[in-house]
Amino acid sequence: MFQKILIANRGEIALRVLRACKELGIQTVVVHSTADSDAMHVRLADESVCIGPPPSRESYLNIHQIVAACEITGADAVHPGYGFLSENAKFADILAAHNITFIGPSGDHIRVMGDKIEAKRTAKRLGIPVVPGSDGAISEEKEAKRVAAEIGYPVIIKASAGGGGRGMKVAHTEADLEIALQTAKSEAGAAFGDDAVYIEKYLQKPRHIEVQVFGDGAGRGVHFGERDCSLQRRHQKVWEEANSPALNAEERSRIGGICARAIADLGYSGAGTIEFLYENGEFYFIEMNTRLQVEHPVTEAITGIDLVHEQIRVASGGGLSVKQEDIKFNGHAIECRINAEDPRTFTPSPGTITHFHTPGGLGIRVDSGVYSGYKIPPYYDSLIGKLIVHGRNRVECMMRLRRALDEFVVDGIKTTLPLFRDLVGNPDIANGDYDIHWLEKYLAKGE
Ligand code: MV4
Repeated sequence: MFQKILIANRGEIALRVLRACKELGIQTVVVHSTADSDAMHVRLADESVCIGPPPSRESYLNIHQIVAACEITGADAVHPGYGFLSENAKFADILAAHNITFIGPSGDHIRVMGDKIEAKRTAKRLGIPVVPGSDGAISEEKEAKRVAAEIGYPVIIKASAGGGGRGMKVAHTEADLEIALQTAKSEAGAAFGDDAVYIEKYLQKPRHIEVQVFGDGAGRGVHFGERDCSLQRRHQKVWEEANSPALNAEERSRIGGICARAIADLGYSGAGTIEFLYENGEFYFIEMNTRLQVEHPVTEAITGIDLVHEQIRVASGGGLSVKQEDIKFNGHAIECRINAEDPRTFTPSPGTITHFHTPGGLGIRVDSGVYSGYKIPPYYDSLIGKLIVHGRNRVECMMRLRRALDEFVVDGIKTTLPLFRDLVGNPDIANGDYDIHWLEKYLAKGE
């Protein structure tokens, strides 16, 4: 097992990882920018190293500073959290070259999944169902027309170096295709320095369902069920749940089994998320994320398994603590992302939190790095906490969530809490009847 882990992140996830390290008896080092000297994770860590000024480029993304912090403190592993360097293959390679363990998959696995064309090709080869479309990159209009005619309109053109919704163009008819292809290519070239694009059938009303997987790096793979993350705004998830209200146990076990086998065959190590669009009872792979995700606590709530403990165990060579047959799905969990934003315009609202009171009681978890008197710096993303609620079934979970939202107090700044108080009373949400466009349509109506 590791002696000392360096946490290369900030905010609630730095605290989340720190807690897991403490439970496992592992020493902790955190790195932070000058804007985060008062952060909770800095106060609670055994050691801290200031690695640079507020801009992420110069601190949380500064590989040399982070490696130097490992050398100075004698850390033998790095947990990257999510965002920042968590899916940076070069970072994983550099750590490996320094004999420091990156708590995550190999640089090569990160690289494959970061290239969306390569990821899709790999998924298909491993028996995962993918969205119908081109087998590789498309550059000629003629080729685009041929593929589109074959799969049928509407089609979507995506950047291979994109992901998470960046660099996509929809073509409803052949007349739209040329412009869509050219703008997708030039936007991809400008944004990512790589103009490779591919074509897929455009699914019009899917849900976003993602399967949590784990590999032990030695040919074993398991799945921890799925999360439904359809409630999003501008590709930012707002509300996530496990299980998906749309799936039954048979569908869960079928798609989960396919994903677990693929992860085993790939020789993948650590946590991963296989993202699907789900429409008319069918799953279509879109992307794979090679990191721990923001919404992992809903999976922890229904399985009772600490996924960060599992990451650390696997990375240290100790293997997974569970076999597939040990993983049971109990009840229902919902996560609300509390952002320091205006609940209508989503404009960031940094500043001082004058009062912070979190809900408690059975089935309630709050993951947050803020406290009364804490000043939210303006440099980073606006997530200030996550409310995760568990119940024996979805109805109980929703009742408990409504109560927890009533108890939650954040004064001094604007937050997205009022949005959740509205959503929890909405009939479509109560019925679990929503797709990836539901939230944006709801917000456009503007009550
Ligand atoms: C799609 C799609 C429809 N058809 N692909 C957006 C984020 C990126 N991960 C993939 N995305 C989409 N890909 C096909 N073939 C619709 C989206 C999409 C979306 C997906 C998940 C959650 C929210 C979304 C909002 C708009 C579009």
